[in-house]
Amino acid sequence: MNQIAAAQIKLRATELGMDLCGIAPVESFADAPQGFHPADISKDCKSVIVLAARFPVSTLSSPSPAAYTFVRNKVMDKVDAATCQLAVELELLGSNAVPIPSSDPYEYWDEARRHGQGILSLKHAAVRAGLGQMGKNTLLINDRLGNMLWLGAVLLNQELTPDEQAGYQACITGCRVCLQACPAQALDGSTIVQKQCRAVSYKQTGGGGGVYTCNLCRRLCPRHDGIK
Ligand code: B12
Ligand code: SF4
Ligand code: SF4
Repeated sequence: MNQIAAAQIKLRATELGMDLCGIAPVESFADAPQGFHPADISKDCKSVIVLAARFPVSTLSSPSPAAYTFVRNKVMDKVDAATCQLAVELELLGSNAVPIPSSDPYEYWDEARRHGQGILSLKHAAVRAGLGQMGKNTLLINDRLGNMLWLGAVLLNQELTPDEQAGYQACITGCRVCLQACPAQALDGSTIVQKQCRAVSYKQTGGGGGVYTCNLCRRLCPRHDGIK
């Protein structure tokens, strides 16, 4: 197998339209729950490459959920295309590279609690790859780009130079804006009751599509566009 440099991967991520790319060593997932560890997805995984692309922040100012939903769907496709393409290219260099779906599909689903779990939690992966820290809204906050990010990842069977985890604090000391604003009272500062969030944050429209009807914990966060 050819030796691939972290810098080469980061350059390629930029070419693929990504705004951030960080690398986490698989050892940093030692505290991941059983069944949701990178090695449960790719047994020889040595590095987790985490990519992120920004959402246009302007969509938050629109009273219509359609613009935000449109952007969410397009940025999701862009990140998924980038992780798949990166995996193809890493494979051509002789590696085993497994892209992680950035949203659907996932396998774990508890109908009673309406609680799903990605095959790998991308916000936990992003923290370990140095892309930021999680706020009380449970979202990843990056110092430059805030929480307006869509995340993706590729699991690689090769050691790469890892990034240091971010040293900054995600939340403003004493801030509870997201907890107080959540119309579903789904947030407690460290976890989310998915059933309550799901009940208000997504609806099918009569026309057949779907719209994301709530993003207040993201929109109202004073750090949604970065740590000023
Ligand atoms: C299911 C899901 C949801 C659920 C649950 C959200 C959540 N906070 O977990 C619902 C439907 C509520 C949801 C809503 C939204 N989502 Co969502 N969602 C996902 C998805 C597909 C899986 C997340 C997941 O697995 N959660 C369950 C786990 C983490 O929590 P848990 O079961 O309670 O597990 C506990 C333990 O098991 C442990 N754990 C689990 N894994 C690991 C791993 C390690 C290493 C460790 C230490 C611990 C650990 O930690 C948990 C807390 O104790 C991810 C994509 C992905 N694959 O990550 C996107 C994702 C989290 N969503 C995202 C977004 C943008 C949203 C919305 C803003 C959409 C909107 N309405 O506009 C809202 C925000 C609501 C909120 N405040 O979280 C983004 C977040 C980006 C960011 N900046 O952080 C993601 C990462 C999608 C992406 N690819 O970018 N989402
Ligand atoms: S998206 Fe809305 S309902 Fe869901 S946690 Fe955030 S504020 Fe609450
Ligand atoms: S609104 Fe305040 S408490 Fe919530 S994530 Fe943002 S800074 Fe943290």
